[in-house]
Amino acid sequence: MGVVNVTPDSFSDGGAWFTPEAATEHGRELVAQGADLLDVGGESTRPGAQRPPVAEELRRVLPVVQALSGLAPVSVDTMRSEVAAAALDAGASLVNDVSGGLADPEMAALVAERSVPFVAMHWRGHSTRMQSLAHYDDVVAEVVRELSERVEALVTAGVSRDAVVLDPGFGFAKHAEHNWQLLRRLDEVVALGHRVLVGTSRKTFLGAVGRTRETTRPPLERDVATAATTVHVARHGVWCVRVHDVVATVDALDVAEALGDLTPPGGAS
Ligand code: PMM
Repeated sequence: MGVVNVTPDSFSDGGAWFTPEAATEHGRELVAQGADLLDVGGESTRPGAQRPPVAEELRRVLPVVQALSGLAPVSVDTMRSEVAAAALDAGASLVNDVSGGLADPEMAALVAERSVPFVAMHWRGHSTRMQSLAHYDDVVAEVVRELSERVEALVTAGVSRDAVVLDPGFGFAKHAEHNWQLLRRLDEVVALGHRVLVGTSRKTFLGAVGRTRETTRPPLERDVATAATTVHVARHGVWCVRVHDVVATVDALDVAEALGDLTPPGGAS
């Protein structure tokens, strides 16, 4: 899944593709590089980010979804049912909600009604306060429990169990060590029996990788570390990785595949 952020303020590429034309061109490029799916989002979720008004989020994502959905399957990265509905009408085929349906009580009913796949990410609160919620005794056990509760709530609201894709939510109410624990024990998330999506791409915890460095690497220098995590998660049966650098991802996965290291796509479902 290639990331198309139509935002002025995303942590890794904010502003780079903010016009519909630039975002659409970027999406085209990601498909040419091998992306199977494009994730179009109009709200930055970096720690501390303020939410855009609904009308502004719609204005950002709709033309891009429309332009790209003829080219590849498109998911809309939104926590708002109104935006999800309009994006589905414009050609999107999947909803990616970093709040797993918690931010908008109407989201589950919409996904149920439209019968589309739904990425439910582990989430504890909006970006303005999420890092203050990063308290765990056992992060993996708690993420697994909270994701399971989400699945049950979604199913109760009418969403098909098979439609739910789970995401442990790297960097969302997580400190670096929580992210590493989740990577080490990813099998416990995969064991829930759902398709799993992972989004480690360029996240802050990967900025500390590199033993000779004393300072954190900036986001654009985290793609090699991201590719290393991609190989790891693919070997553990993950269905999809959400990445900024598709070229590095495809190369890394090709190597893993040539080595016979990967479970078949969708192996967890
Ligand atoms: N991360 C970001 C945005 N959307 N969606 C899912 N499912 N999983 C993630 O980890 C995730 C996401 C934040 O990253 P960005 O600012 O690069 O888009």
